Amino acid sequence: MVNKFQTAAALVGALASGVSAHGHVTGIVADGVYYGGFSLDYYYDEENTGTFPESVGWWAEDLDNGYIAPTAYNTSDIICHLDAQPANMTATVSAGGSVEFQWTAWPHPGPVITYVAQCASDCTDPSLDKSTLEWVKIDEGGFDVPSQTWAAYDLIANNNSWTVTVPSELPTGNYVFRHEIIAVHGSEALNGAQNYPQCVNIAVTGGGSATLSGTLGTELYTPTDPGIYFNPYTTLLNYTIPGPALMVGGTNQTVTATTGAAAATSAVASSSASAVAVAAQSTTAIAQSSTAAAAASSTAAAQSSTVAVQSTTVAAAAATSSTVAAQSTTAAAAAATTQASSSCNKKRRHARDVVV
Ligand SMILES: *[C@@H]1O[C@H](CO)[C@@H](O)[C@H](O)[C@H]1NC(C)=O
Ligand SMILES: *[C@@H]1O[C@H](CO)[C@@H](O)[C@H](O)[C@H]1NC(C)=O
Ligand SMILES: *[C@@H]1O[C@H](CO)[C@@H](O)[C@H](O)[C@H]1NC(C)=O
Ligand SMILES: *[C@@H]1O[C@H](CO)[C@@H](O)[C@H](O)[C@H]1NC(C)=O
Ligand SMILES: *[C@@H]1O[C@H](CO)[C@@H](O)[C@H](O)[C@H]1NC(C)=O
Ligand SMILES: [Cu+2]
Repeated sequence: MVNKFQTAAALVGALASGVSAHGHVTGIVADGVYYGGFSLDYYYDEENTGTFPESVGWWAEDLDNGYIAPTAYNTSDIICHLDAQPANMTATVSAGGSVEFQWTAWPHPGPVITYVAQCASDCTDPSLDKSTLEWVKIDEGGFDVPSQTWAAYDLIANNNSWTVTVPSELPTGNYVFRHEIIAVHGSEALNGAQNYPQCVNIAVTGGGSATLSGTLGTELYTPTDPGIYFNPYTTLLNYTIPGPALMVGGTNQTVTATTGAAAATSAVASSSASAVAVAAQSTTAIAQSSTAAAAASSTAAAQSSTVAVQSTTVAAAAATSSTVAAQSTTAAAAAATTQASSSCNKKRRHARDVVV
């Protein structure tokens, strides 16, 4: 059996020396059913054969796994990533159900945000004009001040996945879900933040009667928003999650420190995904508690996680809030701390284009 720490070290080496590649959603699990997402390979399939596999994930040309910069917040690329086009398949989820977004190994600190936009008819329509979609925030995770920990570290500790509860108030219909991590490791510089939006088509069934008030994609953010342009390398007393307000019934996921992640945060550099994976593997403390009402929605997260503690509380019917906590062993945390410093430089930038 290969030593886990050696394995992690090899992976960190690969990250450090390899082409920058910081993430996309590989697939989702909607109400327990897995759907593959858009693969970057599909771009080349299309180039070479004129066709590519169907998926629920929108076409996007972030071939380097890269990001949208704040300078492009006023362009259509911020909507569903570079040159995005509608997916021609659709997943299904019930209102009140869950959608888990599975990411490639994720390295950076930042908030995790999910929006939905209802399509006039079918979100698979190739002529759908994405610039007319109006986005409603249904889920967000930002920054936990007491532990100085970012939502993205909970995502990492949860096997690089994030689970969203679909508000039961959301009307039945065809939606584009826009799930996004905003990497803030460069946010001390104007235009230093990095947005990684990912879109999938999901039909919501059994919905409620909320009146949705959405925001055009090109109006979600500005380069000087408090949660976009700020110094992340100091003790933060508050963090303003970017974008419009959470819809009533949306979920404000409280971030709770993972030991490894907190260490990585204070070490300034983002944590190494592989190091945290080691932390997850090494974790022994497992506890789970949930109210009956929350049990269903937390199941997907629990299933996908190799990690530790989850406790979910439903505060009220109209406004839910949940807590996802993860703990790792001291040894694993030490590994994370050591490796975080070498995994991804603070000032690192990604080339937007790749040489093919
Ligand atoms: C989806 O798009 C792919 C790629 O263009 C195509 O091969 C497939 O036939 C389409 N499927 C549907 C149902 O439109
Ligand atoms: C978009 O925003 C950038 C600054 O982030 C600005 O330079 C550019 O002029 C804007 N473009 C339009 C069309 O408003
Ligand atoms: C924290 O709050 C202050 C005061 O409202 C605000 O000026 C600042 O932009 C906030 N910082 C962040 C990172 O959201
Ligand atoms: C989300 O939860 C955090 C921590 O409990 C709190 O500080 C913040 O105000 C909440 N945001 C919203 C929009 O409810
Ligand atoms: C972690 O997520 C991947 C998909 O990204 C999945 O294939 C794998 O089974 C998950 N591992 C665990 C332990 O849940
Ligand atoms: Cu990166």
